[in-house]
Amino acid sequence: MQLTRKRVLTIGGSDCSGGAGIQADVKTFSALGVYGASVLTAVTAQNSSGVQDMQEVPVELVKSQLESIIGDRAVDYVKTGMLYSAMMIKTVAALLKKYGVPFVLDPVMKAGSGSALLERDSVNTLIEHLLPLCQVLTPNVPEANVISGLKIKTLADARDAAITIHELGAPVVIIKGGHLKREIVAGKATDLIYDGDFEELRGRYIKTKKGGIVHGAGCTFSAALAAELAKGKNIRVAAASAKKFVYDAISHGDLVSSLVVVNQAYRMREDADRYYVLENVKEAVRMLKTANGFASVIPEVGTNIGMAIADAKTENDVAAVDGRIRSTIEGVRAGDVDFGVSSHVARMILAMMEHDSEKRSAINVKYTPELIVACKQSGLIVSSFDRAKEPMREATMDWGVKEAIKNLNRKALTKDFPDVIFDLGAIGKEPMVRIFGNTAVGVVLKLRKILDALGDGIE
Ligand code: PXL
Repeated sequence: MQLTRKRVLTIGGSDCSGGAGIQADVKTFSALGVYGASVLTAVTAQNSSGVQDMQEVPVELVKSQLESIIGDRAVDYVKTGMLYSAMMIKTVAALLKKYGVPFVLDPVMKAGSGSALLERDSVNTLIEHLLPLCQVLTPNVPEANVISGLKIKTLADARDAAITIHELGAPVVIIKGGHLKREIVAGKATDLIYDGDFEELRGRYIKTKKGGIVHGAGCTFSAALAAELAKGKNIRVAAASAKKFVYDAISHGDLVSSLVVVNQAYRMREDADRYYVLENVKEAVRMLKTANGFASVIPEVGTNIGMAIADAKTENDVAAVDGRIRSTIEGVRAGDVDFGVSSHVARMILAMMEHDSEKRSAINVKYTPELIVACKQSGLIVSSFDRAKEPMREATMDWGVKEAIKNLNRKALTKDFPDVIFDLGAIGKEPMVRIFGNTAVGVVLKLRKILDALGDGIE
């Protein structure tokens, strides 16, 4: 089979804790659809309290790793991370020069915990030998301070530093603004790109849980940038895409002690989940169309069935049937399944997930007393709420679900969540039954059982 993916190589240190270093890079490469290779320069022993131990890989071995992988013409783009010593920098610089591979230089100096990942007196070697060879340099503010000799406090300072660093020989400089005080960047996480012209990349700040220190964001950014550049994107597009990738990775990071370890797989997992959810709802709709007795439980307003992705936050994270499912003279008719097409079923699922995050799917059907009996006969946990008690200010489903859970637990003295929630309606509001489950297919299986019980009752 022919390999068509672009190939990106990281040259850097191992972070045994998995969030930064080459581990971050390789995960990022995979998530962005490029082939990832790695040349190891050092092994660190570190965790949430800092770096406990570290050893460089002998430069001869780094050289042979590089010769093996680049010499094979197997690399489209490179990123460099932790290089630690002057010898290592010179070795890497000589080989990158020899093979002429374009690279992103992430001038890693310290771990988030403050431990040194570059010897103090090696900075000049980095500036002299490696910096002039790179395509893009991605310092954070403290690194830009060291390289430029300036002290960045404002965006204007960052511009001066970027110009100075550009003059040292980096064609593109991206100063990451994470360390800038929020007040001076108008509350926006601002990165500065300079390639002869300036551009500011603004994003939202992420409020990390428990004020945790973010671990792995810098490595992930430069790795994502290298991946996007390898794919042929221009620098502005690549930088914006890398920033978005890091945003997603930080906002879905894992909290490990005091660290928020970025999650490079998040977006990939979410995309996979979206596909799974879409297919699941489509299958559920196919099953509904042939379910015995289904047409008779479609309410006046129509039925909808929906399912949310695991991390659902808004209606756009819930897939459902566009235009609902209706009973016509020609039979049951359903629109297309898509995300963000139903506000009603989406609201009830989101409301349920606040209480039971596993219950990601629901369907609404017509209320009859017999249907409720059939639900109970099918072994489902049933609860209800009274619309007459609905407060003006709260959204109906948020309140209704909360109320039904409260009513259930008060009566049953359990901590269970209901499978079925009904209400008897109000003026202008049709009474309604909602069946919840983990998947849309699971919900239809529950409904089929109910319809079977209902059918038995009628006969
Ligand atoms: O974030 C820079 C970095 C690079 N490389 C290694 C690291 C870190 C940060 O902790 O551990 C190996």
